[in-house]
Amino acid sequence: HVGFYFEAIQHMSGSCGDLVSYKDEKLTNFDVVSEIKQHVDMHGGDDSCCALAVNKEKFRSIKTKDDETMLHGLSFSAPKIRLLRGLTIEGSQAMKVLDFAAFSKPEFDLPIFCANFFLNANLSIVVLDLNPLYDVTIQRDYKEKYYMKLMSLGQKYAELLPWGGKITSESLRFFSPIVIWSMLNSSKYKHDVLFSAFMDYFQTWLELMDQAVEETDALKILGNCEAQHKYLTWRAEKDPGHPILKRLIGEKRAKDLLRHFLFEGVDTLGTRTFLDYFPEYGCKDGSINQKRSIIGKSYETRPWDAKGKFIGNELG
Ligand code: BLA
Repeated sequence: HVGFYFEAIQHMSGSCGDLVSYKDEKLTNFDVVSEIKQHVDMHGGDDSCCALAVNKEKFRSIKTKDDETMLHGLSFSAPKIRLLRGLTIEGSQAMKVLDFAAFSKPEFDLPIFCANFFLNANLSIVVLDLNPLYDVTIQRDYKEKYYMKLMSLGQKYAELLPWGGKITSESLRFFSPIVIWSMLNSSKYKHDVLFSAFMDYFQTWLELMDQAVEETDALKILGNCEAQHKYLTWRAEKDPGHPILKRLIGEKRAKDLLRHFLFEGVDTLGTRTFLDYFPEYGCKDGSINQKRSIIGKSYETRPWDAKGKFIGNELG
């Protein structure tokens, strides 16, 4: 499977222009769709092949209010993957975005693949990670299981894509010891490095996925389901991209995109609400505090050492 997913994603990220260009190919999401259809036709009925479901038409290309910028969304599912989706925003020279994520089915406790690149003329904001399903500062066994053998991958880009500075403590909880969190001056060279990191991390996630063994313990499956739901609930409410999405396509369509495409599962994988998970955001009148962070920013430098030990100081 791995080779095929990899190819699909290369094309998908290729559609984000020079943000993550691939061999100068500029394929559109429609090319990807037809390619995947061909692949499925070729292997139709064979269980060992990934069964892909392409998402609803309405998210495939969305025109924005400024008539210049386009949003393109694509999503798939496969035997071990609940949702693999990517959103690209491009058009105006001023801004390019790739928001790409992959979630396993709850029978697997795989980390969540997360690539978020926001680029404007001067600045690139980068988050690339295998987001842990369980808080790695608390759940040591989860950290051992997935991250200890990946620490060299985390080190590989530590110099070229350096720590991006203080970050909200709330976000950090969702990051792993190998997270790439960076703010770069936009340049071709940096984007090549970024593309290479993206491929390395995605390849790693695919390998973990291939090796993953299905969980049969109902309680553990429920735990995985809830952990994914908590993550989705967080991002559907507090992701830093929301204000831009609302500005581009309006509040109603942005909400639809968030809940039914980007963080699909937020309304189905669990019943707890944002305030159930994050009661510290509760206002006296029962509404959700609009601030993105309650604790504030911290962690001036990478809060993990080369061995994956947490060395962060909340006050740092
Ligand atoms: C900034 N995006 C950020 C920052 C992070 C992330 C950590 C730095 C600002 C901060 O929060 O301190 C990304 N945060 C994440 C991710 C997780 C998290 C991936 O907690 C996962 C748990 N970003 C997008 C999209 C857009 C976008 C779709 O993904 C635009 C449509 C924009 N991200 C964006 C912008 C900023 C940003 C404009 C800088 C502005 C700001 O800090 O508010």
